[in-house]
Amino acid sequence: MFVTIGERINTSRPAVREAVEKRDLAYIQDDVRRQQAAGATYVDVNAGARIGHEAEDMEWLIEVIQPVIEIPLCLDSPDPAVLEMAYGMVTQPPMINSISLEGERYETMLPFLQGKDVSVIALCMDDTGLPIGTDDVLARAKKLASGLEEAGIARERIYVDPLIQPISTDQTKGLMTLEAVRRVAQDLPGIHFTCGLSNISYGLPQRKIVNRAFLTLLMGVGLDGAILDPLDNAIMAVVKTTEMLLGQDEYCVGYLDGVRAGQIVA
Ligand code: THG
Repeated sequence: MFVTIGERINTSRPAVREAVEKRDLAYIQDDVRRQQAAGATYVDVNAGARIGHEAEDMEWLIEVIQPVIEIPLCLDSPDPAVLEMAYGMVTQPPMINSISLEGERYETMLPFLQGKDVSVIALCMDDTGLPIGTDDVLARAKKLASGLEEAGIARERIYVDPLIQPISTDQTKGLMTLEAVRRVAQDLPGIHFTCGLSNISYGLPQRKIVNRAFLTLLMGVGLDGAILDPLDNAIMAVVKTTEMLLGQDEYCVGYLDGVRAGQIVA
């Protein structure tokens, strides 16, 4: 089943930033209830945008979100200390977003994750920066997977993020990621994926069209998850429809249910 990580609770979004500043719990709780109702598998929580306030904002967000939804959280921070604090607050196994091959982050995160009951996003980033080609993504995914598996994280709980880069800056970035996902899926059977889908359309107009088309292509080569806005009906319809077309929806039940619920409309 496709894993949808709802991206909306992110203080880089002006409305969320304002709600967090005002400690407006009703706004946040209403938003996450809607993400859950729309079919999100996890709710991503990212409190990184108010510099100097990340730990306290994260703590407050988890406190107000957790009691009103049944789905687990995806704890989103580059700071291992924030992730550790957040992990200490959750009442069901979270997704940890994320570990990467960046020196200090890797060295701190790996022992922290050791033997824990968590799913983990493995970001294909290292100290040299973003991957520049398909071989880079593959090599980094393999290194991360072997390190995590040695630390006791089962392959089925690892979500490789190939780091989608804007097509507007380099027309080869779409193909690079498609080829990388295909090869990671082939070389690491059983592994999962996630991605910041909207990165592909950065700098272009009508971004949602670009995001939807790319998601279909990515699912065709094995991508089975994404960080996206579950309240965007059209992208959720693309997920369900593409699952059906790829033979992952027996008797088209998921698709038909989506239509009946009014979630899939042309
Ligand atoms: N990989 C991983 N984690 C991630 C990212 C990733 N976490 C953060 C980010 N990237 C994914 N989350 C968001 C959250 C909000 C928005 C985009 C990505 C967002 N985007 C609007 C847009 O794209 O136009 C801007 C504001 C809006 O419309 O609300 O909001 O890559 N592992």
